[in-house]
Amino acid sequence: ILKQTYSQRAENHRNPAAKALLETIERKRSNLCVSVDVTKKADFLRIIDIVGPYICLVKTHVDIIEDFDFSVIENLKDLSVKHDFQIFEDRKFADIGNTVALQYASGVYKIASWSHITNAHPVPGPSVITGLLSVGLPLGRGLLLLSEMSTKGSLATGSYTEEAVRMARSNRDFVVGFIAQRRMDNIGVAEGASDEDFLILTPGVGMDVKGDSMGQQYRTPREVVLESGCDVIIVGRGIYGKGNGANPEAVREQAERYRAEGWKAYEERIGSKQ
Ligand code: UP6
Repeated sequence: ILKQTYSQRAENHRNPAAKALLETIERKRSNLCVSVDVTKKADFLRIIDIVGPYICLVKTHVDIIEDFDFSVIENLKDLSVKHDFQIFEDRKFADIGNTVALQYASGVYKIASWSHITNAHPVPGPSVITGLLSVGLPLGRGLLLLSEMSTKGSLATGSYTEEAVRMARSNRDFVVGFIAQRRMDNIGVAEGASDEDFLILTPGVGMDVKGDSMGQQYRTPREVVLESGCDVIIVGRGIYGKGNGANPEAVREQAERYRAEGWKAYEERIGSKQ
């Protein structure tokens, strides 16, 4: 897997959301996902319009938008067509199957109706997948499990991480990969024996600082993609800074910088300049 191109891997994925993400990465030569964690819809849409050309995926926390109404989603969908990117609502579901199914399909946000990919904490056990799958699988959606976290003191380690991988393996049609800090395919199998292909999307990426004051820890795109074998770098504040992206040129520059670094690390990993 480490040596395969994104387009080779796209051919082996049957889940439509995973396939579309891998194809988008290859087409745009970008393994960058921008996490747009701002609280006003105008800032949210403005930042996405600026970074759109440089990304494969937008990650949202739609519940932090104060002036939310469904036009945010309509505009987000239009931007995803304009700039050719996929959408990932970082909802981190973590309840019983019946509740997560309702949270995914219904409420104010109707996440399943627009988000190609979403994620869940494995803490409830396999029933969290069963619940989400009942809504998402018929729509061609994909799920990521949080098998590790980027934060200092995270409890998602050791046997918790291993159990998450086991849960994913039993639901390969819907669980397309992990939020993690390294590859998960080799967990629980003999070294090199696995030909499984999970997508690894990795937050906690920053080039200028090592962390924040609330336990976040950053590694560089090179450490994440080349050394740890991850597939997509997730960058938030590293791109739009503290001012909610008030300076469009600075946001554009950072997006291009992270895109270039992520792609260079990937090319080095597969051992070819494309
Ligand atoms: N995120 C992490 N670490 C995890 C899982 N998710 O940082 O283990 C999410 C956060 C935030 C983004 O919820 O939206 O990734 C990181 O933002 P940042 O780059 O501004 O730190």
